Amino acid sequence: MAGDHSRSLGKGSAAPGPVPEGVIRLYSMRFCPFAQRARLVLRAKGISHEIININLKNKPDWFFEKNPFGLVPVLETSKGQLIYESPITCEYLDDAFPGKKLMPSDPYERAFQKMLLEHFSKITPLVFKYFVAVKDGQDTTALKAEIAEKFGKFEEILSKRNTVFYGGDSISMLDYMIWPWFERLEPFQLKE
Ligand SMILES: N[C@@H](CCC(=O)N[C@@H](CS)C(=O)NCC(=O)O)C(=O)O
Repeated sequence: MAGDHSRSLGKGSAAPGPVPEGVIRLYSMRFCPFAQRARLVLRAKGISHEIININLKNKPDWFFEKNPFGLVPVLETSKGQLIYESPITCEYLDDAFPGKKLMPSDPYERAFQKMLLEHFSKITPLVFKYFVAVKDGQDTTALKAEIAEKFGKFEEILSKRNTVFYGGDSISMLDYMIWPWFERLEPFQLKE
């Protein structure tokens, strides 16, 4: 990915210096779908940014000062402000930067996007579990059924609105929140 750092910082690495003026920094990991949400929003809005990848298997101690949870994504501003949890990082980027607004302005539409994201957030841990189960050669029948059931509920809500994209008739925040998982479904044959 353009703008991505080729190496990742692990334990024992020096903490990066302050963020230069006019740029926002993203602590990321190349294969993390949550960090991908923030990367998609940065690109969609054309925000000047730099990316620092973190070695999540061997995290630097200083990373916990960026996010007490020790998770990516984290944003850092040139004022030293730190923002973590992917939906919060994305909403922050949408609010703090000019350009196309990815969240709708209508209060109900905003609430709707957040409610659907809550539904989707029940699915993502199951997808992770599924990846692990497949890797370990475990039986995935029950897990697959649970995922299908949750996707069913999700689709039921969407079908009542019948919009072109998840959040409405043009691409909006919800689409960027969900895409990283859809992009990964096919190789794991979750689509049936
Ligand atoms: N709820 C968090 C989840 C982020 C998350 O789980 N990131 C993973 C990588 S995909 C991570 O940092 N894992 C490190 C760990 O579990 O120690 C968000 O939405 O930002």
